[in-house]
Amino acid sequence: MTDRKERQREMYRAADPAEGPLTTDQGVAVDHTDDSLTVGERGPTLMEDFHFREKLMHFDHERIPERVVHARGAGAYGYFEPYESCAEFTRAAFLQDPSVSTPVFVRFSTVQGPRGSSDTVRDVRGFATKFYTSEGNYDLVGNNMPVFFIQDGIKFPDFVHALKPEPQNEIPTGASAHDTLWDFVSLQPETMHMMMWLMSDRAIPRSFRMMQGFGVHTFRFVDARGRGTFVKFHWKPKLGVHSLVWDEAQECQGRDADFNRRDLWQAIEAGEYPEYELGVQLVPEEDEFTFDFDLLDATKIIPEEQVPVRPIGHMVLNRNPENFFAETEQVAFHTGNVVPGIDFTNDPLLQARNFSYLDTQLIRLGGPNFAQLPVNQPVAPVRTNQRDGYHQSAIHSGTSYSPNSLGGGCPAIAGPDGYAFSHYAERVDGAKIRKRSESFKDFYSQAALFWNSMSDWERRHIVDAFRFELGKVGAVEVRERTVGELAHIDQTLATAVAEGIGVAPPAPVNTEHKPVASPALSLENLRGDGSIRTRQIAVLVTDGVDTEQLTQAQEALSAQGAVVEALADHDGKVRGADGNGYAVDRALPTVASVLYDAVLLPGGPTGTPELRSDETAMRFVRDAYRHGKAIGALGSGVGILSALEPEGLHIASGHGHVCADRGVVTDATTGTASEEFTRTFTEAIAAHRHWDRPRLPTC
Ligand code: HDD
Repeated sequence: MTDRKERQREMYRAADPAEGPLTTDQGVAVDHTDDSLTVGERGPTLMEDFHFREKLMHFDHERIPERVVHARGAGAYGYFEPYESCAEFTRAAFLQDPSVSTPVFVRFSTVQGPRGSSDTVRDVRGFATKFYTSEGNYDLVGNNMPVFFIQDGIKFPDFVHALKPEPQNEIPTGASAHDTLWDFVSLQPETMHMMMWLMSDRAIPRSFRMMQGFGVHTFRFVDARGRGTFVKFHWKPKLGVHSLVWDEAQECQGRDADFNRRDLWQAIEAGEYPEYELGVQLVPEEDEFTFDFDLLDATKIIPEEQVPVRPIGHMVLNRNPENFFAETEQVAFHTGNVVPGIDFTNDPLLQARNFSYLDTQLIRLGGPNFAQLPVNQPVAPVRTNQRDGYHQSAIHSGTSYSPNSLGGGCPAIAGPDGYAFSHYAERVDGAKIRKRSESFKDFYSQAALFWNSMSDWERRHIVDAFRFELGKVGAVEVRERTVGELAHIDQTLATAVAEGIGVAPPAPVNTEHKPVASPALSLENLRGDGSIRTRQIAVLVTDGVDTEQLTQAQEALSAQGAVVEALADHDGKVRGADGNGYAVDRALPTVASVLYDAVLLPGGPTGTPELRSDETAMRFVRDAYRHGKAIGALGSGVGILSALEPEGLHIASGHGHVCADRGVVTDATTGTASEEFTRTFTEAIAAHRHWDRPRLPTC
C-alpha cells in the first residue's frame, strides 16, 4: 500500500512501542507507572512527581468538542480512479487520466446523535470524501440522500436546534421523533421533500457499503477554456442499495450499537473492499432555466430520467485508519476545498456551507493549523504565508508576506500556465435584498414524485415511519399541522398517517402534481450486482446435526463470498450425528437475528434438531421471518419452520425437492445442500428482503 498519502502518513507514525521502554512526553524512560511518588507508603503525593502530573494533565485534556452535527462516524482510506478523461467538461487533474489513482479518505456519519450514539437510528447518513489530488485537496461533502431539509443556510442553526435533543433534558438521543423537529418541519414546508426521504428506508441503511452518496448541490465543472457545466455528483455502491426494517433497526441499536461501523471495519479487514461508482449529471450552462425547478435549490433532484447519470470513475476503500482519533475524528472536511476545474454555484445553502465548515474547525480542532494534521494534509506541496497560531508544527523560514524582495519574491504566485485555481467568471448584478426566489417555492411536487416512485412496500414503510415519529410527538397541533402538509403531497398518505396518530384526516388539497414517477428513486431498482458477497448468514446448529450436509452448505455459500457463522446455544463445539465435533462460531445468547442477513437450518438424520425447545433459537427464526430475511431449511431442519406455521409462517409445498416461497427455501426430502437448493437460497439472499410475507405477530 504505497500511494502518496500512505507514504506521507508514514512520516507521522509514533515511535514503535515495541522498540523501547515507556517514556515521558520528554522522552525520559519510566520504570514505574502504577504508584505516584508519595512521602512514605501512606503519605501525601509529591508535586515533583513530573510523570504523574504529565500523565494526568494529558488525560484531562484528551477530549475535543464533537462535531455539532455528524458527530458519530467511521472512516476509511482508499483510492479513486476515473474511467476516462473528463477533459471535455472539467480540467480537474484527478479526472483526466484513468491510469492515475488519487488517494481518498471517506467518513460516513449519522447526523443527530452524539459520538457515542447508536448506528442504526433513523437519520441521514453523511458521505464525505476527501480526494488528495495532485492539485490540492478536493472535498465532496455529501449525504446518502440527494436533497436537503432547507434551501438557505441561514436556516441551518434553526433546523439543527429543532433536530437535536431538546434543550431541557437532552432527549431524544439519535432520534428525530420528538416535538421540536416536527414543530419546525410542520412550519417550514420546504422540508417536506427531504422528510419523505427521511421517513423512507434510506434512513436506515443496512451498511455504509450499501448506500448511495450525493453531492446534493448543483456544482460547476469548468474546462480548460473556462467553460462551465452544471454538475450533480452521485456515488453508487457496487453491492446495491439495501436497508434495514425499522423494527430490526431499533433492536439492533441495543444488540450492536456499532453495527454499521463494525460492518465497514470488518469488510475492509477481510479484504472485501467497499466500492462505489462516481456518476455525474451534466447540464450545459445554457440549459439552466429549462427545468420546472431551480437548479440552485438543494431541496430538488434532477430526475435521472431527465438527465441520466454518467459514470466517470470508481472509488475503492481498502484501508482502515490506524487511530480513530487522529484520523476519523480529526479529519476536517470543507465544501470550500475545491480544485481547479470544480467550482460553486449560487445555491444559498452551499454558499453558507462554504463559511461554516472552515469556521467550525477552529473550535473543534483548536486553532487555524488543522490542515497540518496528517489526515488533512494535502499530498500536493503547500507553500503559504500563513504563520504561527495554536498547534503550529511546521518550521517555516524566510519571509511570510507578499510581495517581498528579501525572500527572493517567494513563494511567487502561480504563472499563467493554467495550474492555478481561477474562479468561474460568472456575471452577477442585482440589488441587495433578503428574499427567497419565486423559483424556489414549489415545495411539494418533488415530494409527490418521490411518493409516486415508491413500490407498495416502500410506501407502507413510509406511512409506518410517519406514524411512529408523529406518534411520539406530544403536541396535537404539531401532528395536525404535519398531516396538513402531507395532504399537499398525497391525500392517501396524509389520511393513512392521520389514522395512525389519532388526528382527523386533513381536508383534501388541490395539488395538481403531475402523475409522474422516477423509477431510479425506488430501492426496487437499486439492487446491485445480485451477489451475496459479505452477506452474514447464520446457521443454527445443535447436537445431532448432519455435519456433512452442513459443511456442504457452508462451503457453497462461503465460495460466493458470504460470511457463514455456526451458532449454537453454547460456544465451543456441537457433536455431529457422525460423532465428530463441529466448531461453533458464536453462542446464540451473544448474538441475534438482527445482526444477520439470512438464516440456514440444517437437519439431522435422527429427526428435527432440538432447536424447537430453544426459545432463543425460535425467536431468531421468527425475527428473521418477520424482517423479510431469506431462510433456508434442509431435511429435518424444515421441522423448525413447521413449528412456526401456527403463528402464520408460510412454507411452500410442491412436487420437486426444493420449494421456495417468498424467500423461504426448503428441501425436506433430499437432506443435502444440492446445487438447486444452494442456487435458490442464494437468490433469496441476494433479493435482500421479501416484503410480501404474511405478518407474524410481534412477540
Ligand atoms: Fe453539513 C458536517 C453534509 C448542510 C454545516 N455536513 C457535515 C458532514 C457531512 C455534511 C457529511 C460531516 C463531515 C465529516 O464527516 O466530518 N451538510 C451536509 C450536506 C448538506 C449540509 C450534504 C446539504 C446539502 N452543513 C450544511 C449546512 C451547514 C452545515 C447548510 C451550515 C450552514 N456540516 C456543517 C458543520 C459541520 C457539518 C457544522 C459539523 C462538523 C463539520 O462541519 O466539520 O459545519
